[in-house]
Amino acid sequence: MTTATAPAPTDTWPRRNEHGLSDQQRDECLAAIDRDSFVILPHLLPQDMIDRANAYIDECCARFDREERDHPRYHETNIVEHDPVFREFLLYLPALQLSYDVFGPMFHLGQDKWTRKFRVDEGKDPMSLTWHSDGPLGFPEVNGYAPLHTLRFGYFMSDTTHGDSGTLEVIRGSHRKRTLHAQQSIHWQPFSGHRADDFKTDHVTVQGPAGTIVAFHNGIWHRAQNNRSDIPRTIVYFQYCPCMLHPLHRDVPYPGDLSPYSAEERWLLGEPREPHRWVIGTDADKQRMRRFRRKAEK
Ligand SMILES: O=C(O)CCC(=O)C(=O)O
Repeated sequence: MTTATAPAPTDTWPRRNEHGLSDQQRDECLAAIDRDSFVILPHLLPQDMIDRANAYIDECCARFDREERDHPRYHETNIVEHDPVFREFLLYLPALQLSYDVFGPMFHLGQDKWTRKFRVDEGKDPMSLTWHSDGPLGFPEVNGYAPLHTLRFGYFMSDTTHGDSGTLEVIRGSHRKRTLHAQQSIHWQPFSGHRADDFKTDHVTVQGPAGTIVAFHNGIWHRAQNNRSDIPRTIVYFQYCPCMLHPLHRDVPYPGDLSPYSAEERWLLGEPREPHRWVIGTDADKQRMRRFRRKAEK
């Protein structure tokens, strides 16, 4: 087993959330995802975003504590609306640049959630995640492996450089291996179980300080085990996917009032529109994410 560690922070952030990737960094990230199924981004998240997200999560956990004592793991989905800091995650520039690179202009938010795991000494955390991939459920493999249909960003809100933190573990390059939980041919068949050696090679424990950002392909085999350390392990996930795919937890079209949100946010949150505009899109639709295209295209 190896570990992948985050680079030392090299960047200053002139404007919150506006420090993007260069075209060369975008190429390097895409090449790493294509080769390894994941990449650790060259930037760390700004400290003030980490602090504000953790302050919100602290407050939630304190409230949940009163309701469900001794629960080792807490989480919330659909968090963009819960605190202004999560709107900054939604529009985090490097994530949207890479999503544009992968999907073009017609993508939206597929998942937004945070999870915090506390120490578990005995027994098993019932929500501990065993090896799985994020699909594609019900899609055939293409040329023997899973096509990329979601790009997921994991923002480390706590340090995971120590052992037993319950951090993310992955199988490097597994999007090019037999797809987990997806059909193997045009004839759908139920998943028939793992091979004994599926998880023995290319096993990487993703470690890093708070602020580390990992991006990964839906086809990656991954898991997160119990936290056996005293440092609560907290992660925020934002995932993006083509507009024609339904988000994991959210209602789309958006059922509420989108007027407080910008044009970009409304698009990512699933602004109501005619059915064909979820799949094909008009010229005006394709402008919504244009800010995230490469310099060379501008
Ligand atoms: O906690 C983690 O980092 C892993 C989460 C995960 O595997 C999932 O949400 O599918």
